[in-house]
Amino acid sequence: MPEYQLHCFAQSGNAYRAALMLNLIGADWEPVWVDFFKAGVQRSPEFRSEINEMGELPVLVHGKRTLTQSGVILTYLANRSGKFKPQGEDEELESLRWMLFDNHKVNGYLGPYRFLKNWAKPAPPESIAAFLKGRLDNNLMIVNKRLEQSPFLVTDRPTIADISMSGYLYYPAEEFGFDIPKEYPAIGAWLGRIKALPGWKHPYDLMPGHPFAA
Ligand SMILES: N[C@@H](CCC(=O)N[C@@H](CS)C(=O)NCC(=O)O)C(=O)O
Repeated sequence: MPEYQLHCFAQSGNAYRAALMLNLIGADWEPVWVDFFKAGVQRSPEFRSEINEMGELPVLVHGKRTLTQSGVILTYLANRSGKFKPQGEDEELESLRWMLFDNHKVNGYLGPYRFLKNWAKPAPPESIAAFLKGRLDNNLMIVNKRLEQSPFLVTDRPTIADISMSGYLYYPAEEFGFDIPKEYPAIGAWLGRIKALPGWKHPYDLMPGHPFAA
């Protein structure tokens, strides 16, 4: 059995952060597909009592240890592998700062925005999407500005903050209805730099469940 198991599904940018990290560090890992859309496995009492009380993916299993929250998983893998690890207190704090901003304000809005647009039944009122888009415009602009000043979020080399921030950003533009790499050129160039790292794969090639059969 591979060293790591990652509970995930192809459409999840939150899970992609962990899957991408595992691949970039050359870990011996396997995905465990979770039927998120149809069965809503993550909402079952069994999942919550045995796998993750928070009812969320990704979940990383490493021997007897089970980890959830992509930021925790990224930190764990960086500590174990020594790769993409912020160096010293200043970088650690800066990396944490961007990961919190990402989880809360960037991918934290992109995920629900894309979900509502593509899969929510019944479709939500337009005002909800408009609210999320307004927040996204502001927050993506902040990330773009940061990346105009620095090749990666924290320093001149990639860290787990970059892997975290890339969560939903490689999914096709039509799933969002706007083209992030084109509208935010510094984000587009940075996505190209991450894509050039050995072991990079697109989320739909890295995790099971694509294409999604409605
Ligand atoms: N901050 C969490 C977010 C995890 C998250 O929201 N995952 C989604 C899947 S993409 C989920 O499991 N949602 C379950 C639900 O809302 O019922 C992380 O980064 O791991």
